[in-house]
Amino acid sequence: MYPPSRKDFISLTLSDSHSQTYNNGKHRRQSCWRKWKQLSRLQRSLILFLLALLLILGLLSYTSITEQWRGLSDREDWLDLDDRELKAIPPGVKPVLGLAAGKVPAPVAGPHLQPAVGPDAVPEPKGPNIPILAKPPKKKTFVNKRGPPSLQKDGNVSDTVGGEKQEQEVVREEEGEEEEKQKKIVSWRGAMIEADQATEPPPSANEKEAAAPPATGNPADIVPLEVLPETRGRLEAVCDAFKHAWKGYKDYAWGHDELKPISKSFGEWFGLGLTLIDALDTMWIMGLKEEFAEAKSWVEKDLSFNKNVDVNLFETTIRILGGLLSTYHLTGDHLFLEKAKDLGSRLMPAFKTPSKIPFSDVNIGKGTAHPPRWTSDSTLAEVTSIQLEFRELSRLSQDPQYQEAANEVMRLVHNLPGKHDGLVPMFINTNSGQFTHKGVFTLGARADSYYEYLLKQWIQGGKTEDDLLKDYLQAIEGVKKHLLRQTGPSKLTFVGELSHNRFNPKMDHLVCFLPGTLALGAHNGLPGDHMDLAVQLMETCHQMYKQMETGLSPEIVHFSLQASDGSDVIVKPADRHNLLRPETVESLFYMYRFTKDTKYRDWGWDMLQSFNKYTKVSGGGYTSINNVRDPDNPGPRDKMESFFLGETLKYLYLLFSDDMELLSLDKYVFNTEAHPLPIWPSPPK
Ligand code: DMJ
Repeated sequence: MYPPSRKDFISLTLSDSHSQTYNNGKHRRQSCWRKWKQLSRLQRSLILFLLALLLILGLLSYTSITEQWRGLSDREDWLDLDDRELKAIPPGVKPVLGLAAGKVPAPVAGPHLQPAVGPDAVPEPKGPNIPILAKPPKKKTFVNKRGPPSLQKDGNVSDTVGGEKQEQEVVREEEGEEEEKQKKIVSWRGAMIEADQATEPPPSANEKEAAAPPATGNPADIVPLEVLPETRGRLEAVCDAFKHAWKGYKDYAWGHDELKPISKSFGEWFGLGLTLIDALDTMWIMGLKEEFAEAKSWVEKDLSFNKNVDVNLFETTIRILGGLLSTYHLTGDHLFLEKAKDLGSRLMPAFKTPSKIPFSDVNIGKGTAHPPRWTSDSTLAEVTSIQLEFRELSRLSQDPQYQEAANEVMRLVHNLPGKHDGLVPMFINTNSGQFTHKGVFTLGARADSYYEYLLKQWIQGGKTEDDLLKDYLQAIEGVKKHLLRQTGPSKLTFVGELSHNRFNPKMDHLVCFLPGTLALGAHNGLPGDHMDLAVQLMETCHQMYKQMETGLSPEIVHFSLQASDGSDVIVKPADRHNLLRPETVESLFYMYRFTKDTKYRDWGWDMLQSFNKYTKVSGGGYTSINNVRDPDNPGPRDKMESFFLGETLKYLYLLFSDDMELLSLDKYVFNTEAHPLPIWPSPPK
């Protein structure tokens, strides 16, 4: 096993009590004191004088900035808008009553069917299944942008003093410009803005705070009304983590697919700047203006899809196409849409198969596609988890080919024999279009996002596509019937696997997407017991972290079924790694949004502490680790997956944000890589 190089982990002292200081902290404090005592009286006085001066200057600038915010908060358009949005928020979950097995409930109508109003989003659907947008106006575009909560309190954002100063200067410089623009840019509270300003960076935290309506003190309120110090601290901690990850990527892997933080180099998968594109919308959401601008400039100047390279259809779709589409929606910048269109058209050869089930790999330069070398099968989750993106691309480009190809896959799978009470095998053949390797059923690798996308496509399409809902409901019944068990010791509910009628109490960390998806379904009117199950599974996923010595979940766990077993969780040596995966924090985000139970935030906070303690690498970046059971030797793997920036940190940020309208789950549906796409408006009746 590769021992961790101690010096590769940074010494960061977090102010929270959960955080652990590193051994050298005490020494550093002692040596500072020693140095101070060695100074002459004159030197000490000079330093104290300078510190006092800085304090006074800080107070003065604080007062002036506060005045500025107060001015903003008085603006009627911000407050009016908040009022409007608050009124539009739907009431709570409406369970579907009297749902007979296999019977599709009528879609629950309600104000939450209102569409997300993304750029160009004045859609004119041509039919329930293929809504195509009206052609967007060339020059003026209206955008619905939202912004981050407070992140820039008086220079307490950056890691370095230099960084703080820079940020304060940016705030000051922008004050003038902002005054000019304020009349138009109210979009961070959800209003329309002009297209030319669509890529304006997010507003400062201060503007956001000023716009927030007064607090009611009711924790169940949908829009919390002020940023509490604890929230602010947690949001800052996530932003700091992102900046640290980004620094590593920028310094050692810029424009490449993945950072190798230990060797301070990079890894290439498709050669398409995977991490950079996956992280675009996260930066936008976090309000990281400079980072976003640099990345955008790379996309503009250096990103080319005209490359003789084989890419995986699924990974490229969820990470790159999804990332470009969501960034287009958040920013309104057509650069991202044009790139998405270019990529989408280059992925289409994958669908030229005898069965119309796409190949796994496409050469985006040559326009050829092929299955993996060893088989003509495709993975089921892969071919059924590209639909949100392809459908959205058709809607935006008014070119139905993407949606038709993706929908055809769903139609084929819907009608295919070989399912087991809605559960699907893991492979499908590109020649015959039939399931292969039948008899093995899992909610983990190779099948997971099939279930996720059934529900999410149904939501995306305005809850009109009944076959999707029917398949989803049936699958959840199948999960309950065949895969659900409780552990012996603590009665934790978990989802195991079925292999030729034999139950295996094995659960991938990947399955932890399920509590979030179940909760999303319940929020959209599906049966209330889905939410009960979500609560139970969320607890189990939390325990998969909590019961490990590092506080980080392994990739796979086996659960104990016997009450006499000492522990609920067994981890085999080969499964002890952690890849910085997002599924548990993803579900925590959904659970918090729908229940407002703060324990979900606390669990997420603990996870962030553990990521910082065991996976953070000095000099920049976070690394996957080999062994979550060995805090003394977690074994860095020297790889930062793009989804750590695209998903894990984004979901943590959204989990800690008090702004429930920041990417409202009644307006956006997140693809399986955490890229938000708008829910389509209902077709006119
Ligand atoms: C991501 O690429 C996606 O979330 C996918 O659905 C599953 N695997 C990774 C994250 O674990």
